[in-house]
Amino acid sequence: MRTLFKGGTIVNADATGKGDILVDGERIALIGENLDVTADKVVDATGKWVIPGGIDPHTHMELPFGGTFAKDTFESGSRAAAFGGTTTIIDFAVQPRGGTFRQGLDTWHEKADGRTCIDYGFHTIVSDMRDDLLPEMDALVDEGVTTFKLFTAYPGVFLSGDDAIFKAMKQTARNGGLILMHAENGPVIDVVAADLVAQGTTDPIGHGLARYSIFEAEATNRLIRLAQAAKAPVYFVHMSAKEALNVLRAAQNDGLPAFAETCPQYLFLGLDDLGNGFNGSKFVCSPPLRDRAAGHQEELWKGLVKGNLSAVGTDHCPFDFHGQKEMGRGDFRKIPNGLPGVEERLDLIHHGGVVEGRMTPNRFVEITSTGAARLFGLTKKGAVAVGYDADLVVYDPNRRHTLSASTHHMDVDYSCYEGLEVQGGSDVVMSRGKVIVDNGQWLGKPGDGKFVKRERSQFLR
Ligand code: DUC
Ligand code: ZN
Ligand code: ZN
Repeated sequence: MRTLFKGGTIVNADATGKGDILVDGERIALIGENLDVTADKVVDATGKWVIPGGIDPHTHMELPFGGTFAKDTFESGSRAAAFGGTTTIIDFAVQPRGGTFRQGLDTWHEKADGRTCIDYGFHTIVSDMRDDLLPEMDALVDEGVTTFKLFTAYPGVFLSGDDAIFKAMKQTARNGGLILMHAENGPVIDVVAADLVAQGTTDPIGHGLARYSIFEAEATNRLIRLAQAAKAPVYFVHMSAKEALNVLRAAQNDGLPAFAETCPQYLFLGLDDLGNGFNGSKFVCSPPLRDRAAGHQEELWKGLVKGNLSAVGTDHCPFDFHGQKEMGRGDFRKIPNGLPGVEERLDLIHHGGVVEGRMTPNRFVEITSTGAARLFGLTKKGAVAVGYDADLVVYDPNRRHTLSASTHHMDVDYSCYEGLEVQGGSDVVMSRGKVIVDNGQWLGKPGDGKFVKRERSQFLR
């Protein structure tokens, strides 16, 4: 099967140019001006951009959490991702406590294989970092699961001690893997949360009030120093606080290999969304949404523009308002943590980044695709280039549309951005040579997506 994309403006992280793209099978075969070639299918991209398919390095499909499961399956969540222009996700396979990393990986393969509509990789969530598992980390890195997420939050569930984190970092310094950190001081947050509940604050706003931004900064600083001592790189997931970003900037200025992502919710939503009684439970995630007046959002945008933040992930972890978020009525500590967002990432970042004049189209492509590809060893993705996977999006930078639960494809009963009008939309989405979204029409199927064995990070070679 040969497909010709004609007349588009090709936008890569490093260059923009007009040209046609010939896709042969699963790969990009030829790029040039006015290509005179035969094809089975022609996609007219006149007046549109052709960009590399989005890469979301942070999703949680079917995550067991807070006594329930994240609602999107690999099938529904990956389909929604595709409608939003994302053609690769990296999801988190959870090590069962007391078990091995491989057990977590096997469980995630059972959930995802044959069901996912776009390509996918896995990070490992380390629930229980034991010495006997250190050699298993080496094996996983060799098998394409090169990244391990540890937590300084969620005591009794995911929290690791500094000693265990340090050992894991030392192991990746040796084996070329990368430690991802959820940086918040969980035990101290629990103290503040208990005080708030004792004083009668049980509504969702308590979730935001308990998790101070300086607790994120404290953990970020501690982890940067641990990584420095271990001579290992470190990547912070879902950075939300300007104080944490300042710690990161200082480390980067010192030449340390410290990286981070942020998420759309920290750029668009705020602590005020957690108010409004129990309705605020729709916005409960960790780290929490931050006080808009304190200026976190503009600092995070600056971090994205200047390169301190390398990627935008969603932390997509959807729970229905009815039946799931409601588990925390009367005690915000029992609200399942997580927001839906895998579908809206590109359009939100395009709108806030490019349309509002903060960044170039190239930087938009870099933080939604190329950056994650390079950091996470997706060596055939993240660029419109000959020999690369034909993961392509015909993106209309002028189309305006309104985000709403009544039109989104995520399997969750609300939208965090209900009624927000954004500019920019994915018209045609191709995943490894197959058009799976054609102007709103779904042409994909479960199992179209393949597990991607990732290489070691290209930034760390
Ligand atoms: N944060 C969330 O909001 N949900 C899942 C896990 C996490 O760290
Ligand atoms: Zn996390
Ligand atoms: Zn997460």
